[in-house]
Amino acid sequence: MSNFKWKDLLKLNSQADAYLSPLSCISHIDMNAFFAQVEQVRCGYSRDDPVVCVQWNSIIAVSYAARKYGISRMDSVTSAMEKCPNLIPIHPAVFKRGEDFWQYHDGYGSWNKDKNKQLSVELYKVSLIPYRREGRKILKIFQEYCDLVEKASVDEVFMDMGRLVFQKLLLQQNCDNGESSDDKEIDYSIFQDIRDIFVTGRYNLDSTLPMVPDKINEKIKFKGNIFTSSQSQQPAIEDWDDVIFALASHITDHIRSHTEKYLGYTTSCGIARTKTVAKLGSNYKKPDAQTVILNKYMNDFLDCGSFEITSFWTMGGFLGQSLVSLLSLPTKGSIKYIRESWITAQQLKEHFNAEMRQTNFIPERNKSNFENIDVLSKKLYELVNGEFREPLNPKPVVKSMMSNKNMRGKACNSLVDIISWLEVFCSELTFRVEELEQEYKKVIKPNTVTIYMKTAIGEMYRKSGPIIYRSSTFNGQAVLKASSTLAKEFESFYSKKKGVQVYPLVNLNITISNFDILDYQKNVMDMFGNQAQVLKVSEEDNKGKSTLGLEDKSVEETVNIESFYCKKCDLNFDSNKNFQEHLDFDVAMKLSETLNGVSEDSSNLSIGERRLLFRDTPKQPTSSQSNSRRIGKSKSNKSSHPKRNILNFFKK
Ligand code: DCP
Ligand code: CA
Ligand code: CA
Repeated sequence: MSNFKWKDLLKLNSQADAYLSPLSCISHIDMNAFFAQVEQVRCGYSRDDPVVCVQWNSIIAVSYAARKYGISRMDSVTSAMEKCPNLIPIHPAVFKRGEDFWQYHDGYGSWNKDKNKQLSVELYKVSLIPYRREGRKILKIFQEYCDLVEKASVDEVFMDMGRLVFQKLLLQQNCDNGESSDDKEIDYSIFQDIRDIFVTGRYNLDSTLPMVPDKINEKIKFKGNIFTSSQSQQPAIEDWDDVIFALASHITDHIRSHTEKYLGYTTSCGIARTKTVAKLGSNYKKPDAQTVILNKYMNDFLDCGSFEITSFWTMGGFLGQSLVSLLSLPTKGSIKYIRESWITAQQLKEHFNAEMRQTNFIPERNKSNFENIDVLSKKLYELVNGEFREPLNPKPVVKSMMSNKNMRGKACNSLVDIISWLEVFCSELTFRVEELEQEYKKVIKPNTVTIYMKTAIGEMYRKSGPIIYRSSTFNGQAVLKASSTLAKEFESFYSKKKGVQVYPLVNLNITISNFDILDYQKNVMDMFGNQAQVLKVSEEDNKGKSTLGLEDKSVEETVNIESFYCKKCDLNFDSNKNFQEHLDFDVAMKLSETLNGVSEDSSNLSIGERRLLFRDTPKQPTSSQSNSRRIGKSKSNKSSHPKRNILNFFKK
C-alpha cells in the first residue's frame, strides 16, 4: 500500500498548493563561493586557482581551491597570503567618490606593495552590481525550467519541483533525441500503469495511489548524495515520494549542469519536502554537490549531528537563542530533544505557556514572535519534524532600497564630500531600480528619500523628503537633488549648534521608499511624448498583495479610429497624425516587450534594436535613459562588461 492518495499527487500540479502536499518537493540551490567564482570566471582563472574576493582588507568569499589551504572568511588578506603564497586576491568593482559609474581595478588592492595601487577606502565604495547581474543570469536559467522560483538571496533560490515532476511522472514520453540528459537515463514506460489510470480518469481523489512498479529500482536511480541513516548504500525506492525525489534529483542535476556549462558556475543543492530542510541540504555537501533528503530519513537527517534548532533559517539569531534558554534546550541534539519531549504541537504550546508564566519571561526583542504562542509553538513543532511548510514567493514586494557607506578616516569631511558620495549612492540605486524594473516589467518610482548620517561624535541625524520628478520615469538625478537638499538642511541644522563636531562623518546612507509601480506599457507611450495618463498603482493599493504584477488591466485589441481614441490605452489624440504615430509606437512597444523578455538590460539595447524599436525617432531620451547611457559610455564599464546577448546563454 502506498502512504499517499491521488489528491496528494494531483496537488503537485498546482503552483499555489504543491508545497502543502505530503508529496511536496522543493529544491534549494546555492552558488559555491559566489563572489569568488564570479571573479574567477570573469578573470579567466580555473577552478583550481586559489581565488579570494577581498573587500579592502577583509576576505568576503573564498574559492574552494583557496579553502584547501585552510583559508576562511575570518582571515585577513595578509594572513591568507601567508597560508597560501600563490593566493589570487581580487577586489570587487568600485565606485569612486563623485563618479556615477563603477569599474574594476584588477591588480589593485590593499595587498599591493605599490601604494598607488591600494584602493583607498576613503575614496571608493564597493559595487556589488556585477554579482547581482550574475545572480540574475542564473535566476533566468532556473526560471526557464521551473515555473515557481523564489530568489532567496543574491546567490540562492528555492524551486518548487511540483509541476516538473508531475509532468515527468504522468506525461513525459521516452525521448532519444539527446535533448536532455535526465530523460535519456530514465525509462518512463515504467510508469505506464499509473499513467493509464490518470489519463482515463479511473481514480478517486481520496483513494490511495497504486503501489510503485515492481521493477522501479532497476529502472531509476537517484542522482547525487542521498542521505541515509547509515550512508552506506543507495536507498531503495519504496513509495511515490521516493519516486518524486528521484525524478527531482535528475532534473536539478540537469539544471545545475546547464548552469555550469553556460555560465561556468558550480552550485550546491538540497532537495527535501520543505524549504527549510532543502536549505539545510544544500549546505550539507559543498562544493558542486546535491543532497537528497527523503521523507523516510527526515529525522535521521535533522538529528545527524550537524544541526541544532538555531541552524534553521530565522532561528539563527535572537529568537533561536531565546527559545534555547526558555525551553532549557540541550546544546547538542536540541532538535531531537524537542521532537521527543513534546509529541504534539498542543503539548509544546502548553509547555511554552507554563514556562513563560513561571519564569516571568519578557521578550526584550522579537516581541511579536512571543505574542502569539500558538503560532510560535506550531512553527517550532513543525520545524523539528521537518514539516514547516512555507509557500515560495516568486516576487517579494520591495519596500525600500538603501545605499550605504561606513566612512573611515576623512572619507566624508564636508558638505561637498557628502554630495560627492550622494552621487555614488544615486547611481547605485539607479542601477538597482532599473534592475527591478526589468524583473517586474514595470516602471518603479520611489517617492521618498531618507538621508541618514552619523556624525564624528556619534550623533545620528535622519531626515526624509519627497523626490520630485520632471519626467514620468525614475531617474537618479531627481534623487540626487532631493537628497542634496536634505544634506544642506543637515548642514544648516548643525551650523546653528556651534561647537558641535560634525565632520568627518562616521556613516552616510540614503534609502528610497514609497514606491509607485507604474504600468510599463503606458510608460513607453509616455516616453514618446504622448501625454499619456499614467496608471498609478501605489504601494497603498498594493497592500496585502504578494506580487507587484497583479494590476494588469485586461486590454482590448480594438481601436476607434474615427475619434482618434485608443481604447486599449485609454488615450485620446488630437489629430490623426498623432494617433497613427501612437499606433506605430504600439507596435514598437510590443516588439519592445518581446525584446525585453530576452534582453539582459533593456537600457543597453544595440543600435540595431533601438532602430527597430524606435524607428530612429529623434525624441528626447528620458532622464533615466540618458543616465544609464552615460553610465554605459564610461570606458571602464564597457571594457569590464562587454555587452553580451543573454540569448547566447539559453541556446540549448
Ligand atoms: N558575503 C559577504 N559577507 C558575508 C557573507 C557573504 O560579502 N559575511 C557575500 C560573499 C559570498 C556571497 O555573499 O560569496 C554568498 O554568501 P554565502 O554565505 O552563500 O557564501 P559563499 O557563496 O561565499 O560560500 P558557500 O560556498 O559556502 O556558499
Ligand atoms: Ca553560496
Ligand atoms: Ca548563500
